[in-house]
Amino acid sequence: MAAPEPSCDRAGADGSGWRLLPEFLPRAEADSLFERLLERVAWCTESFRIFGREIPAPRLVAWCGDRGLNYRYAGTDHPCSGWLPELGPLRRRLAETCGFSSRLALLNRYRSGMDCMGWHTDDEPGQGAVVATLSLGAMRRFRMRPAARLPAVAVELGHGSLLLMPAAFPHALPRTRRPVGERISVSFRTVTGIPSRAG
Ligand SMILES: O=C(O)CCC(=O)C(=O)O
Repeated sequence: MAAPEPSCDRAGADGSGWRLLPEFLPRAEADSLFERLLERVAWCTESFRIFGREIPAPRLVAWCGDRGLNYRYAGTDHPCSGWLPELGPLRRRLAETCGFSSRLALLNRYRSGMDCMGWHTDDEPGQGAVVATLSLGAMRRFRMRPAARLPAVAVELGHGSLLLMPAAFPHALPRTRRPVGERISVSFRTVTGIPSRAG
């Protein structure tokens, strides 16, 4: 029997605008996508300049999206030359089940518990109101702050889960000393209004 389609009404689990769909991708599909992304993506390390020093980010990254789109964040250009074929079906599924039409996906690969992402928001200029993040591989704890004066919310992001979250929420994926395997996140962005590079 086919699994029921997830409902993507974007109503927040606590009324603040976020929603977690723990089994968005069936297990077998999530396994195969994880393996293919590990093998086929040209992962790279980005560096950030802090107090005049180049500091490598503690994770590997990749991105893809509509040809000609240039997504700039953290002071770095991310020109797109098309979509990874592995993400095509997922992108269509997001559009069909959630009405979420993405123009770009940012991929993060966390090789161990020492790889992480610091606190930030995703509301760069041109970014749509919501980001949709698929998690693959090891479960990791994600933290977000839906309201400035309330404590951060911790959510365990498991293999095949989808998190829909307002782009303006501060969020982080902290380091952990627990032994954990690799994890990949694929963060789909609508990025309306960003000019194309190549016209
Ligand atoms: O890996 C994650 O779940 C977090 C990714 C993230 O914060 C981002 O892409 O902005």
